[in-house]
Amino acid sequence: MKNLKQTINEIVNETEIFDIHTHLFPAEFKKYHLSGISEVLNYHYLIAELFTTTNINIKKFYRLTNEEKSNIIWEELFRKRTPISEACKGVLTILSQLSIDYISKSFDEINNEYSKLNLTDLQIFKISKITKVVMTNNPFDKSEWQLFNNKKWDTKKYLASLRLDDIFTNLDKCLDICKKNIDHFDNENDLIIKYLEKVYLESKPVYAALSLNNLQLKSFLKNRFVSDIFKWLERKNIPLSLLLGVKRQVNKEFLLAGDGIDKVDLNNLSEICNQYPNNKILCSCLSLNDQHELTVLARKYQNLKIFGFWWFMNQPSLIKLILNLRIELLGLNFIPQHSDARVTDQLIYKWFHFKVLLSNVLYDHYKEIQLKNFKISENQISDDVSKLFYKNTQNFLNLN
Ligand code: FIX
Ligand code: ZN
Repeated sequence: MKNLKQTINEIVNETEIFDIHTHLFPAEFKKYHLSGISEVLNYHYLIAELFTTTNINIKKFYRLTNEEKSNIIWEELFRKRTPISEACKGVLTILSQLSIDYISKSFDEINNEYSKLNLTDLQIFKISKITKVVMTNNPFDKSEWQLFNNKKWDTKKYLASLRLDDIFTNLDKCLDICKKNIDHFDNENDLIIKYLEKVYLESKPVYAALSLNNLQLKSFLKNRFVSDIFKWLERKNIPLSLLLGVKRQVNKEFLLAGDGIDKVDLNNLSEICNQYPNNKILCSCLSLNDQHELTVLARKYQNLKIFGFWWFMNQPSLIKLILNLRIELLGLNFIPQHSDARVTDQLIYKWFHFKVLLSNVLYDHYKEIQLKNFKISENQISDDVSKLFYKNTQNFLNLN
């Protein structure tokens, strides 16, 4: 092998990626598909930063058009101040990767240049080496579910997942929707499962997902639908993905930018794995406090797989720390990252930033085993990176 560092960098940059959790929609579904620099600047991570950095009037800001909002974000965070936060650096990465010279330019100038590129999502997938992304699909959102009316998009690239949060936060609405779609049922449990079966057939999801705060996690196993949902998931052979530790609407005025972190008791996750050993559980925790315990739990259960650095965890300093910890405790038996992208263009920065961190962390580990006389080959590195970026996900989702 020529040079270990260079070899790892090349392999990490060339390996195909299976992005296990995004909020993306195919370009053919125009109403929900987001792309372009204006959408990139309107990301709720940047909106939260704008609100807390300036004294801007929040209600007035939300009444503006998207372009007006992105103009303000560009002026305030990128021109009047140094764009040094992770979310700001993400925008700079996208612009520099696309060779757009943004120095001393206004939002309009950048927007013009960016639009001229006419980037398609397939081009973006190619730049980032992404083969598949999993969408977040809410079967209790009638308008969003129209995606599945005609599948004129590439269903091999955009895979579905069933987001079930509404059953736990807005049951009455869910039951109403189920009743409108299902004619014959014995009781409410039967109704929910029949509806899940219907939306399963329409969307062919690769997993079902739930985000929970601590209280919801604590009462999860006592919920009257949970046992039937687990039985159904087992029959379908798809995992349940648990996104743990979000406290929704800590600041309601901020809307989508107003969610925060909750402290969760992971004993409840352990109990879920014990009670449902035949169900596969994917899990990502939002708080740094939970990462050590979560990683240890992933050594205790064959049915539990950690994935990604979710949202507030997706900071380089934390990723370095926890990625090392995961490798130390789990070897390569985890899914290291997901993008959580809402705008297709964000795939560029989310994965670019992660690849740099992963390459450095892997280098340190390979160097260490080399010093113990282990002969690491290029093929073995390719195999390892392919597990991390693709195969661990593919296997856990039973997509072989
Ligand atoms: O619940 C989720 O899937 C979260 O990722 C989102 O709700 C959140 O708004 C987000 O975009 C985080 O990156
Ligand atoms: Zn998400």
